[in-house]
Amino acid sequence: MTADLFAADRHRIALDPGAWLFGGFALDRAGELLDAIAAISAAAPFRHLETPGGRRMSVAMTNCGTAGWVSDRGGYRYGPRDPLSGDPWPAMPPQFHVLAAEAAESAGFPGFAPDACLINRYAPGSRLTLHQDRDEAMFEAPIVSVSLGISATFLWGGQARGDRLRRHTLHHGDVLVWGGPARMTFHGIDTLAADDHPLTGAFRFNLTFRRALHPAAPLR
Ligand code: MD3
Ligand code: FE
Repeated sequence: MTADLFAADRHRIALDPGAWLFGGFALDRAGELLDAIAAISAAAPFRHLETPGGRRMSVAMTNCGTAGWVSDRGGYRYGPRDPLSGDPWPAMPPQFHVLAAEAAESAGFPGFAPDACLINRYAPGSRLTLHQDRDEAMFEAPIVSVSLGISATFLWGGQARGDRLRRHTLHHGDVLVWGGPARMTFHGIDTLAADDHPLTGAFRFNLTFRRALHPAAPLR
């Protein structure tokens, strides 16, 4: 497998230039992260967003941070408030900041200060089709993702949609960092198979930390 050609060790695998997998990086903090997700989703519930084309996303989502990612008939964007309640998104917990900055620094991106955390919840049958994350205002910043709960097959290609796809199983506690030349990589999650995890039951959760807003152009 291509990824193994670049393996530095069991816990740190270079998937591509600028793209790192840190196996088990968040394992010791997983319980606290899941408690924080429960608190966030009590205030801003998981919901199935509608795509601009009118399809219901199979992944349920919520956000914390200054900005949250939303999709509806009007398009994809970051906004300061939960459209369901009209309230600001829940604050990003300090341990989220710490984890994201530590992982980014380990991948060679010091000073990462995410202002948005999209929280995805996958049930068996959920999938995320191949896409780029391009709604952020600062592509200089990396994206950090944390996998929790049941395992999933992560798909990633190249900088063009038609590039060859590779796959890797993401486990509970795994952290990925995508920055620099890997920032615009096409990626997705294959249809989730049914499984059971002691901490999350039938679900998989994924946190993605982003720098959504440019400091000079705050949200209104
Ligand atoms: C590569 N989430 O929320 S995480 C997403 O597991 C998203 O829920 C997936 O794709 C999930 O947008 C994949 C891995 C990931 C996240 C962001 C990336 C890989 C990325 C951004 C650029 C390149
Ligand atoms: Fe993505």
